[in-house]
Amino acid sequence: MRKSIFTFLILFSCILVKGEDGYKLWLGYQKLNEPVLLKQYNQAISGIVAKAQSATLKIAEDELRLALEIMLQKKIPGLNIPSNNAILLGTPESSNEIKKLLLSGDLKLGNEGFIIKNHKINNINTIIIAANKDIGVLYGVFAFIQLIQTHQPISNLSIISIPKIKNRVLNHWDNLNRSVERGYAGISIWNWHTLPGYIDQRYIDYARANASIGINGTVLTNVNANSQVLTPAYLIKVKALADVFRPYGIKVYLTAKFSAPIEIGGLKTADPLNNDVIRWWKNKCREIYSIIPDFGGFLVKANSEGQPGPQGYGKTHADGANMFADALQPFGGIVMWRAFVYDVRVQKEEEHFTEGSVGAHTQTIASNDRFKRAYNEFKPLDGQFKKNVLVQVKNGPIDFQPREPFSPLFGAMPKTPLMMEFQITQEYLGQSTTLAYLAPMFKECLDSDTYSNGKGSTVAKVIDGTLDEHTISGIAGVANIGNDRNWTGHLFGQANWYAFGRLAWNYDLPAEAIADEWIRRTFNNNNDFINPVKKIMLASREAVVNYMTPLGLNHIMATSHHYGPGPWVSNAGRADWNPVYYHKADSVGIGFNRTENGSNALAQYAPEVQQQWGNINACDYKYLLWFHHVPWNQKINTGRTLWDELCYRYNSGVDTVRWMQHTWNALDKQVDRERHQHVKMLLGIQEQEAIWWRNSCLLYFQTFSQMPFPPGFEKPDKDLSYYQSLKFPFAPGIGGNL
Ligand code: GCV
Repeated sequence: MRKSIFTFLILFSCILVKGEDGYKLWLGYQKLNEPVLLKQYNQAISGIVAKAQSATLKIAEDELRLALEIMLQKKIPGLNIPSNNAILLGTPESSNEIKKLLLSGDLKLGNEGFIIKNHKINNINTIIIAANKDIGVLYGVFAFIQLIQTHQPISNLSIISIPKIKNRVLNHWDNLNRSVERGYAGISIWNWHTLPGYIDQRYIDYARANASIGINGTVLTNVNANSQVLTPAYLIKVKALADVFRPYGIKVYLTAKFSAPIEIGGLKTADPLNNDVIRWWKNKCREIYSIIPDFGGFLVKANSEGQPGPQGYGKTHADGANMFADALQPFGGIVMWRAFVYDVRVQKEEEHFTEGSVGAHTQTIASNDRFKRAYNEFKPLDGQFKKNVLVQVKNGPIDFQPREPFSPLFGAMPKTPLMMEFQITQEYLGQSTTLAYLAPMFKECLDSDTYSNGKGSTVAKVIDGTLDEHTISGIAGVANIGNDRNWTGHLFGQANWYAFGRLAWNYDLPAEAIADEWIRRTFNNNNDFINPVKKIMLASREAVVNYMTPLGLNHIMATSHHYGPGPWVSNAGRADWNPVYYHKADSVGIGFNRTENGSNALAQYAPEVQQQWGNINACDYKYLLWFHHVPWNQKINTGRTLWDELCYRYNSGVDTVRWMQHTWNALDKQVDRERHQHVKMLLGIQEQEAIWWRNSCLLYFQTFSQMPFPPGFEKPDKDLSYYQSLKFPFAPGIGGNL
């Protein structure tokens, strides 16, 4: 007896101290505490009718039951025929009622869309969650669960939802040794060593989380690929993951190292026009599809940062991509060919580049500005890619900076489907000690007008294929997922994974609405909590821009690991790996002149865009130093001199972080202690990092401006040499091809 009381006490105290550790993401269903709402939902939902014949429909039914039973605190019976207030799930194949409903309208749901509707069947009230295909039903179920999680009415439903983009893919930069390049949430979730025998519950939870936000593909391996993943020993491991993900509608993709025919195939060349090489890849694809019949295809990084590629054989990106395209085409696979290129091979020419001074080959691709590289290499190839190739373009011209103008390639290659590449992991945005909600950044790019086909030719319309009538479309997000208990290191990193999925499905969703639903699903529906947290999220990315890279500064992070400031770095291996290359501070001013009398990168944009950013006096201050070298004492359109504005922005970034801290700290009663403490401690680190950024950058830039800090400015407590002496040799997230 005493023993059992003791056990009970231990268990009870465990329950008391155990908070939420973030593992459940936005799917930690909670009992509904509002009596009125509970009553309404209970009246409206009596049971589920689902003739689940497939694994996907079974998952849909189970998920719905799980969610409803927890939230509504009652048993949800399975019903054979629709009775009053039943939820009817299925496809035309699984249900005649659904067949009739879907045939009755011109719904165009496609393979993934769904409808959720209050519908009378023989005078009986039902809620129908229907789709043409099973996966659409699963998406519909998650959307319905979201309605209840966010306390929406369900009495007058008529929701039709169809994804705007076809391939919605996570890119894992995960290495075979489980390190993650630019990963800040532990090691890789793929345990290659124990696969295929051991199926970690995380694989299933990963698939479930992705399906809940509509992600339908995953590239398992780093773009700085190791070709071993294409060997039979690894392909059976890949198959094990593909089998787990399939019922959740997720296809598996791999990165293909261009030199694989040499490394694992015993050939002497990887020339894309060589018959042996062509045959090797065709056989490799046949082998992969015999193991994984719905394999998605390849993601390729070629001729970039030392990776091999077709240019090594005097061939073009199109030659390389098309070789893969031909090998994948019979099986329905696609090639995602990256446009993030700056080949080390042409480094020498670039460093000594003046227009017209180099040979015919490098003439087309080398440039005096890294900004221009992707465009220079890819624009001339427009129209040369096979039908199953997508060219995957980073959102901006350089490399995932806290703020970049949209890449000039968007809108410049109408004959080629361009795929967006966003970075969800925060390589350049403070990594996992920083709260930065990225939906506003993703939206800023998607909503940008390229003017390629007149006003309204937004980047979103370029990538969804509507502008240029492409039949395939895609969007990729470099994942921020690792094996940390809460998946993303920083709890608010989950919001970025979530926002990527939601925007990939529907880029019209406002960043604020996505934050709202994420907070409700992850924490609670209490407005006193939601409103301040939403304000924190919506201010967070701009705060990072301000205390790291205001006014259009970029790439001034310390080199290699990119953790912390390093605007003074000038000794990296290539000119364009150095922050000094990007900010160009001197005694006159700061910023990169990309106008006609500078590198003229602006000429890569449509005339309307050139006009928008080309005039130093009219250019939005957010992009000013991206395009202009501005004198320190020049009055800019915010009304201050450039130097004062720089000081003001850096300072306001720090102030915003302090405000975020205070706001969060005051919410300790509204959220469990574990998650509150987690965020509180990280915000403490973020404040220190923001001060570090502000002080070190301003002290450094002051050596050029020679101007005083404005009155009232919080004086740096250390000198520049202290900041320059800081080293972080073991900062996380480095390493490729492992
Ligand atoms: C995977 C940047 C990153 C690299 C990354 C590369 C890329 O340069 O720092 O870690 O490599 O982009 O996107 O290929």
